Amino acid sequence: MGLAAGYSPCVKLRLHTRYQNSAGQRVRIVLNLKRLPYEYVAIPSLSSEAYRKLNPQGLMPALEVDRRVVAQSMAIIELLEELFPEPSILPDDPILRAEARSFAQLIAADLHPINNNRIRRYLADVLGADEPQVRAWYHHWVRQAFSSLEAQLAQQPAQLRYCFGDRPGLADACLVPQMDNARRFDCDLSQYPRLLEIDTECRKLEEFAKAAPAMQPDYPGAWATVRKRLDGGTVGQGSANPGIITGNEPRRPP
Ligand SMILES: N[C@@H](CCC(=O)N[C@@H](CS)C(=O)NCC(=O)O)C(=O)O
Repeated sequence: MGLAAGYSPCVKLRLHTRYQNSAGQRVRIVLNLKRLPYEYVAIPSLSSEAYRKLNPQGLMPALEVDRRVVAQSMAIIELLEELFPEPSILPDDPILRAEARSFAQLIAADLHPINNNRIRRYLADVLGADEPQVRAWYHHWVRQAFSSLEAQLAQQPAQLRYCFGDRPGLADACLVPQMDNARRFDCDLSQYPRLLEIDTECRKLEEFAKAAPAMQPDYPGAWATVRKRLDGGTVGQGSANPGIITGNEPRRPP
């Protein structure tokens, strides 16, 4: 698959995101899996007027592709797959591909939208829910979603290293940030052994490790220490800033 007419073959990618932006983390993982260099543009404030001009919905992430802006993580990921089909983030088999998309959509379309920050803020600030109630809301929807995801994986005929294959892909890129979020909210994950196994496998990979919140340039903690522990690979080499990946030359889409 080639690049759509009118685009330069050396596409410049700028990702507008924030360290804790889990939808953005999905995109960062996919960019890393595809070995695509990109510029990390940290959004300092959600109410930033400048960002709203770029993405009127005001949610993160947004990807600038040769100065045009695409919002919505799943649309961005689809675009990356179309522009840079190799290595693919989808399984070869069409049914498995659909299953991987279905797994990813359960997270991106059903779970994440009802548990994210603006929903929790609305529950607390407008509807008057207290902290335990907001937490109960969060845990309830994680339980519902994660038990379905666990069951979906249990239906696979063979146990694979990652969600839908022996190489990580779309489903894994959606799962890992959601596991991070669930841990941040103290969800009990012990009932999801497959999700935990896959999460552990993914975290061993540099592509996932470098997309993690603590590795981003706007992370308020001492990311340099974390980076030191994980560094030594190829993604991001040459950059003092783990969010700005400069190690790979811009790739020409085939
Ligand atoms: N469906 C959107 C969701 C984007 C989204 O909700 N992003 C969150 C951060 S993960 C955000 O910008 N939240 C702002 C807020 O909650 O106020 C996508 O997949 O890109």
